[in-house]
Amino acid sequence: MSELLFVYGTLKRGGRNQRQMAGLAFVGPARTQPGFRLYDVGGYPGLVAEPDERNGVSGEVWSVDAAGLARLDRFEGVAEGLYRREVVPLQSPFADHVVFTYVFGSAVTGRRAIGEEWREA
Ligand code: PCA
Repeated sequence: MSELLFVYGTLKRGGRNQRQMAGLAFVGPARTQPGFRLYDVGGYPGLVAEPDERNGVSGEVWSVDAAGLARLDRFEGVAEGLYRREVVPLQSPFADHVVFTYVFGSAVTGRRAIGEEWREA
């Protein structure tokens, strides 16, 4: 059973942690619904819900099997609370799909807002 995963940061193609996606299938570019923003949370991005945001966050949808999802959950520190894996609403063509993403697990008070797209330095 595979799930769809929206990645918006270092897991994207060309990203610093792209090797974590080895063996998984890129599906296509994607954007969240409005209401989400990226922050620099330590040289990497964290996505958080912000109801006033108007454009959404850009990223990629991947098809990930159960083993891949477990591996990525470990890599993103889900058990430690660094990120939470949650369903995120995306715009077309993924608006009718259940898609997960890694939401930042802590407050972003004092962090620098990146906006809608993460680019590797
Ligand atoms: N890795 C995950 C979450 C943030 C990060 O850098 C991603 O690319 O979606």
